[in-house]
Parts: sequence; C-alpha cells; structure tokens
Amino acid sequence: MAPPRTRALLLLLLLTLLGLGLVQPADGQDRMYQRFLRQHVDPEGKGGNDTYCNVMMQRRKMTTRQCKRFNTFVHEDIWNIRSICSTTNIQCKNGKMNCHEGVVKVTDCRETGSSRAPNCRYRASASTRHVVIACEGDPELPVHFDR
Ligand code: PAX
Repeated sequence: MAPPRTRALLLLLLLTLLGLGLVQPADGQDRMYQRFLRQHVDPEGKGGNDTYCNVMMQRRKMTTRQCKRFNTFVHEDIWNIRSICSTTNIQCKNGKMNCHEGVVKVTDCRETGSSRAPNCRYRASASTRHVVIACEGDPELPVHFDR
C-alpha cells in the first residue's frame, strides 16, 4: 500500500486527468486552470499549521524566485470547487463579472515577512469560509482566486 501522501498526489493527478478527459478547454484557459489546481487545490490535505504552509508553498512552486505573500489552499474535491463556477456571477476585484462565491474548507498561508526565497516561512490559518473565484470558458473552469 502506497503511503498517504503518495495516494493523495495520485488522487489529485487522477482527478485532474479525469477533468481534462471530460472537457477540452482552450490552451490559455487550460494553462490557467492547471495553475489554479497547482496553487489552490489540495483535496486530501488537512492543512491548518505552519509546517503545512511551509512545505506546500515550496512543493507547489510558489517560493522559487520570491516568496508568494499570500495563498489559499482549498481542501475540497475538485468537482465541488468547479461547481462554484455554476453559481450566480458576482463582481471580481478587477471589476469583471466572472466571479463566483462559495463556502469551502481552506488553509490560508501568509508569509511571515522576514523570510527570503527559497526558504519562505508562513503562518497558517485554517477555516471554513466564503471564497470568491473567477471562472472562464465553456464549461466554466476556475482560473483565479479573487478573495
Ligand atoms: P492571480 O495571479 O492574481 O491570477 P493567484 O491565485 O495566483 O491569482 P495572468 O495570465 O497571470 O495575468 N485574473 C483573472 N482571470 C479571469 N477573470 C478574472 N476576473 C481575473 N482576475 C485575474 C491568476 C490569473 O488570473 C487572472 C490574472 O490576470 C492571472 O493571469 O491576489 C494576489 C494573489 O494572492 C492570491 C490570489 C493571487 O494569486 P491579489 O492581491 O492580486 O488579489 N490570494 C489572494 C489567495 O490565494 N487567497 C486570497 O484570499 C487572496 C485575497
């Protein structure tokens, strides 16, 4: 039996491949969807502590050139996250009307302010909260984490 972390990664890969097998998104949109998955989706992760953020921010390649200041990981099935795209359109921070709101389990990772890439250090905050994501395409897929 594979260790839990390997199983979690395999499950994420399988969900991603399944999702891509069922839809044929345009190239640019696909690239943004893949980036959204890498930066924001961790269905199996429990999250919630500083070590989780320190490890995940590095593993998901957000500490290579500089420390990304703030990033949210969503601990929900990708299909639950995609279903947020079907809710009512609301205004994004940039004024576009392609944002959607949902309530999900998250870990917010905030850089401490004193770390330097690639040794970025984070404070974690776990909660179940309202999130707003931007979606694009047909079918609509998440491409940006707004707030
Ligand atoms: P991004 O880099 O801002 O946007 P992030 O999750 O990596 O997101 P490129 O090609 O790079 O320009 N974008 C949009 N596409 C479609 N529709 C709308 N409305 C839209 N708005 C932006 C990823 C890509 O989406 C495009 C944008 O131009 C990018 O495409 O947030 C800074 C980061 O912190 C994260 C989210 C951001 O990174 P800020 O301060 O700019 O709002 N973040 C933020 C988070 O993870 N959790 C949070 O709670 C908040 C507030």
